[in-house]
Amino acid sequence: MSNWEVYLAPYKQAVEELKVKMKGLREQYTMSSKHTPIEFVTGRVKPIVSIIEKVNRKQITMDQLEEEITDISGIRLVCQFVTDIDTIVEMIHDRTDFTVIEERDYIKEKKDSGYRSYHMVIQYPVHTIEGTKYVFVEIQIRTLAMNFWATIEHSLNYKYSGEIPEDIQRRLQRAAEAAFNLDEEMSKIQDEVREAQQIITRKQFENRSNS
Ligand code: 0O2
Ligand code: 0O2
Repeated sequence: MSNWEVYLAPYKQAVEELKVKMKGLREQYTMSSKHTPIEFVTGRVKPIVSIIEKVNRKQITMDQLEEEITDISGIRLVCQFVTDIDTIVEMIHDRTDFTVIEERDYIKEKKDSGYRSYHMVIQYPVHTIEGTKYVFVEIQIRTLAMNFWATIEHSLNYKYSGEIPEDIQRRLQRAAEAAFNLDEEMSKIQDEVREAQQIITRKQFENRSNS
């Protein structure tokens, strides 16, 4: 690849545009004093070294990169409750500014590592000076508890270059179950929590309007 910066530009633009759009949704929920299914939004373009590592691992050529690697652009939507994930998935399906290509439900079927998350791959149009370029974007949707676990496990995987010692792996499995149980418990009191949060948001909004 002679010029990564040029190659990755549309991927970067897709991430930036989607972050604005998703944060906009969050803002709309907040202004209407409704419970927002989106707690926060992050996004990134995969680092070049990770792209090359994935190309080698999948044994594909650079020409196949665009079609075969669907997470060069990535957006993460983190929510409070598991039911928020369904709301977000439905919202994403209803949108007309991009097309859903693929879905993987690692919540119903967790990965062997203990990883839980809902993945969607979309085809997103980026308007360039040469016309419309369609890029794949991976959207990961998960709860705060799932995100906590995945972040910790990701760091340990990095530290041990993917070969996490067995005792730590066992602890991670237990931690994944604890995160799952936390989500279950929170689901049981979600109406209470939502009501309390709505009262707080309304109060903050009133205070802002009066000042
Ligand atoms: P706000 O109002 O604080 O939510 P950029 O600076 O645009 O290139 P980005 O994606 O905005 O990059 O920043 P980043 O570092 O990826 O983080 C995205 C947003 O997620 C930031 O908010 C962080 O504050 C927020 N965030 C990260 N971790 C957590 C968390 O554990 N809980 C909560 N509630 N938010 C978190 P913003 O976008 O600056 O705005
Ligand atoms: P990063 O650093 O997050 O960008 P694969 O071929 O196995 O790499 P595939 O089929 O392209 O993966 O997609 P998959 O498995 O649906 O999703 C890959 C991404 O999901 C990973 O990106 C992680 O972000 C996340 N993920 C998947 N499994 C795990 C896991 O066991 N633990 C954690 N912490 N995250 C996971 P990358 O490529 O690892 O990179």
